[in-house]
Amino acid sequence: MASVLGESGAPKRALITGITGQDGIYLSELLLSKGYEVYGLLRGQNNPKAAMLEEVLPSVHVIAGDLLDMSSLMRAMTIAQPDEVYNLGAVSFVAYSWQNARLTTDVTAGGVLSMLESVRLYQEVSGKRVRFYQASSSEMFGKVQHVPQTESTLLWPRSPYGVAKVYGHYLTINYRESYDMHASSGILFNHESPRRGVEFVTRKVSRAVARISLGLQDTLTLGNIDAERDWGFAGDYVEAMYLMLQQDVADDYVIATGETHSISELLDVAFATVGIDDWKPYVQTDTALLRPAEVDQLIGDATKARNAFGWEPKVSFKDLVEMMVHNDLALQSRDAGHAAP
Ligand code: NAP
Ligand code: G4F
Repeated sequence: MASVLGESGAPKRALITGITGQDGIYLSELLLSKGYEVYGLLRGQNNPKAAMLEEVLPSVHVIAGDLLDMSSLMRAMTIAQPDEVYNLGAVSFVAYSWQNARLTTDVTAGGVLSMLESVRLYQEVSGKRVRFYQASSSEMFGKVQHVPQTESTLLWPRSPYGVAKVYGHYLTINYRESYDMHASSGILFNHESPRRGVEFVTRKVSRAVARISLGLQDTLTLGNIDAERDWGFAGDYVEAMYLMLQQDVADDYVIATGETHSISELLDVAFATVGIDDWKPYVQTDTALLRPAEVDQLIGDATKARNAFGWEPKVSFKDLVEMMVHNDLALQSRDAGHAAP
């Protein structure tokens, strides 16, 4: 069992970038429940998510900073004095990464360099050893070269986002090998939750299904509904991030369920949750939502993580989709001013 005490004998301290995102919130809750002191990087002079953070995670220490500004990251390291750093901050929406390729590269790739350098310099000055987690992605596999994908599958990214993640992934390995840093990469497959941003397909579907069932919306417009993803629950996946940093030796791990489902199957389960068996009358497709290059199918093999630290997903695909639809039914009913069905 990992100790919650750091080198000094005081409670461990964690610094999280991307604290306002889906994973940042779940990870903060997990670490706080274990007795950590959690510090979170918040960007912008008037970030609209600051109020949500204060409400959901009042005990998190917020530090102003941006992955585009290395001086702010060095400042954050000095304030947080962390035992563990989780680099979750990124431009993370794949479709957006073609429209904003430079920004995606600067934040999602360049931000990893700035964060790793900040950790390295902080270690040199403080003499403290810091463990680093990099949020790598199954998008790196892109045009998949092997099924299922493992830690040794050749990377073939298909978007500016995927390419940026490959840079961050290899740089993390490089810092581990060059500077003997305890730097690990989690190659996480898609993970979802009621906290997922509405731009991602699972939440777009769960929200629309709730609204259609409540009579608040008529149709749902999607892009490629044949694409297949290995979808798990975000709450399970942040456990894996934590466990990776508790290992004596840093390494890279695939985190996945080992099952893949199409968007059509997602629609089957989501609409069935509200008693609609045939979703075709409600769903249309628009070629404007197709991507310049698609990742057709992802399916991961998490055997290495299971063998190393016993990680396994707990929430099934069906339970995950039902959880998201029920949550959106409650939110939409509340906003529309009537009781949830
Ligand atoms: P998310 O909900 O989109 O959150 C992204 C976070 O990054 C937000 O807190 C955002 O802050 C922050 N951010 C964006 N630009 C920043 C900048 N310039 N400086 C500092 N922070 C910045 O993403 P997520 O789903 O939680 O994913 C967490 C990480 O895992 C990301 O790196 C993502 O690429 C990676 N990942 C996710 C999945 C998945 O399926 N969810 C799978 C594999 C890898 P604001 O709120 O201020 O915008
Ligand atoms: O939900 P998505 O936008 O997620 P995507 O592209 O797989 O990326 C997510 O998972 C990655 C891990 O593999 C993360 F690294 C990344 O940060 C992000 O969290 O799209 C899933 C699939 C795609 O094939 C897309 O073309 O759904 C298809 N899709 C079909 N119609 C749609 C839509 N996606 C979105 N967002 N919106 C649609 O209307």
